[in-house]
Amino acid sequence: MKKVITYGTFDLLHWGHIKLLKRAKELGDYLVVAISTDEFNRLKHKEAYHSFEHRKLILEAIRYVDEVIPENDWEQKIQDVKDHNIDIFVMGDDWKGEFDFLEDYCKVVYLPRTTGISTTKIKDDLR
Ligand code: C2G
Repeated sequence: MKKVITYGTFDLLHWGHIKLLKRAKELGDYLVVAISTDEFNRLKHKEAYHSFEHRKLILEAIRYVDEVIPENDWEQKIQDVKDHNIDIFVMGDDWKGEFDFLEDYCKVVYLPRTTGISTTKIKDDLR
C-alpha cells in the first residue's frame, strides 16, 4: 500500500484544496492529511475561521482523505513520515523546494497550485 501525506490549514475549504487532495490521493492508495492546529496557525501568522476540530471534521468527510492528524509545528514532518510509513510527501508548488530535505525519507512531490481561488480571495470577495 502506497501512503501519501500532505499538510495544510485547509480553512474555508474550496475547490483548490479539493483538487490538491484528489491529485495527492491519485499518487497512492492512502492519504494522510496533517491539519495545522490553531496554535500552529498562529506560528504561521494565519488566522483560520474554522477551529482545528471543525477543519478536521470537514477533511475527514472528503472521499480522498483516509486519515487526519494534527500539525503542531514545523519540525514534525520527518517523524510523521517514519511513524506513518509514508512513501510520498505532497504539497502545492507554492512550497516548492521548502521540503526537499524529506527526500532522504520519502518521495517529495510539488503539485501545481490551482489558480483563481484561495481562502484569502474568498474573504476579500465577501468583504
Ligand atoms: N492549494 C492549492 N491551490 C489553492 C490553494 C491551496 O493547491 N488555490 C494547496 C496548497 O498549496 C497546500 C494545500 O492546498 O498544499 C493547503 O493549502 P493551505 O491550507 O493554504 O496550506 P498552508 O497554509 O500553505 O500550510 O507545513 C506546511 C503548511 O502547513 C502548509
